[in-house]
Amino acid sequence: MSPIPRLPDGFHWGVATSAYQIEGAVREDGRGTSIWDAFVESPGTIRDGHTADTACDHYHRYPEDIDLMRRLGIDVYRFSISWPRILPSGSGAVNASGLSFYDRLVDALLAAGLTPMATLFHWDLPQELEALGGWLDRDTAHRFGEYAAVAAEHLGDRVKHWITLNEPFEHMALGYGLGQHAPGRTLLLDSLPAAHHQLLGHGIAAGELRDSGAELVMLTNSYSPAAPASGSESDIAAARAYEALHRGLFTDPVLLGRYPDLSAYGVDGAALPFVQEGDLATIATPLDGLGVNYYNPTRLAAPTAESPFPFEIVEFANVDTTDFGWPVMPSGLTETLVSLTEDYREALPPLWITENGCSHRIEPDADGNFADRFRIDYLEAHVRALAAAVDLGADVRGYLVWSLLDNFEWAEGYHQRFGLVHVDFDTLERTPKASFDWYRELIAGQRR
Ligand code: IFM
Repeated sequence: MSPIPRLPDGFHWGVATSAYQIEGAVREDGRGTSIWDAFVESPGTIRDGHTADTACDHYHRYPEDIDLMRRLGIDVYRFSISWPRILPSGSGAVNASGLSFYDRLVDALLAAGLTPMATLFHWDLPQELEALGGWLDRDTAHRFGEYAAVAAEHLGDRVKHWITLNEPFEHMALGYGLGQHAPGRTLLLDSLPAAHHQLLGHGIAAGELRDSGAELVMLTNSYSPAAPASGSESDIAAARAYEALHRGLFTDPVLLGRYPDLSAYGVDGAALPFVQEGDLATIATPLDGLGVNYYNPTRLAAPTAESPFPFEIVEFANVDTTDFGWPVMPSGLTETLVSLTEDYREALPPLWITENGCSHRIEPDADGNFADRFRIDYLEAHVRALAAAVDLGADVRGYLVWSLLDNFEWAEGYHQRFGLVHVDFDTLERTPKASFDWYRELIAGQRR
């Protein structure tokens, strides 16, 4: 096979994680309760009743994990800050011990020559705010702004790269619409206020970060090109409707200052009742980058009579899938990056792939090695797809693999393994997989 094309000079390589999925120590040093701590305790929410009480114990083992990153040769590490570790009630009293964990983490990253990229919200809302309505309540956007100001004031001298929210679509849809994630609400389309209030919180937080001297402020969305199941008008309409909700709802307000056409949902996107004067201007606060999480495209067909949505998600035929059952289709990454570039034009800031990876479980061979060829093939194909998009004019500045470590995969518990590094969840021993060595060599080769 031809060598992987060289990405432009100055291209960044990294890995991504999130607080709740790796930290553990959920009851230590004054951390407050998050919606996920509450959710995992409800019977039947998480496969096999797994919890993230210990997760990868990164809270105590972060020096070892930073050493792994150093060996990998990455230059950017994307992590998230746990809001309830810093503001246990979500607002008001600041927990100095929580802040000092992130001080230690950031200082150790900088000492290892790594650039910290901090995400403020990766789904672990303080439970006390959920009790007040969570993201359905407008006030949560202002509490998020407060939290952003505390984090920026304390860490902003050393952390210059920030992401406000991770995947607000998934948080709205899985958490408030379908009840598969915390906080476990099943409001279907009545979850829309959770989109607006997250976006408003994003805009307020972006302003706070900017004021504190941040150099790179981004929002991260997941993107999944919508493929109609056939050329029929109804399947094409279903794909358009999905795209309006999944891409438009979380990109148009941020980059264009307006909501997309949501008429397929019986909603007037230009007159949403919870949008107040000035909100869209706040949401459209200029950004320095847009984070793109890419895993796979989505195939859509016309809805069945029972569907609450104007689309039905259907499987792709004859396509390899990951352990999660997600189709492996790297061309969707090229399509995502090129279509964002063409559709948003001058409104589009530089792009960063803030997550890409696959769940794949593998047992050690006789020598104790994890020969995860499937992951290597997946990552290699996606790096090629990214390079193809750059050739076609997409301005992409970095690529971060999800994830450094096998970790707590939300409702799937520890069943889905996304790590370049295997974690034994009994002993917490870390063992780099073959994909770790592959990624190290890729990065070294790109820098030569
Ligand atoms: O583990 C998640 C992450 O928290 C958000 N993006 C998708 C990943 C894989 O499901």
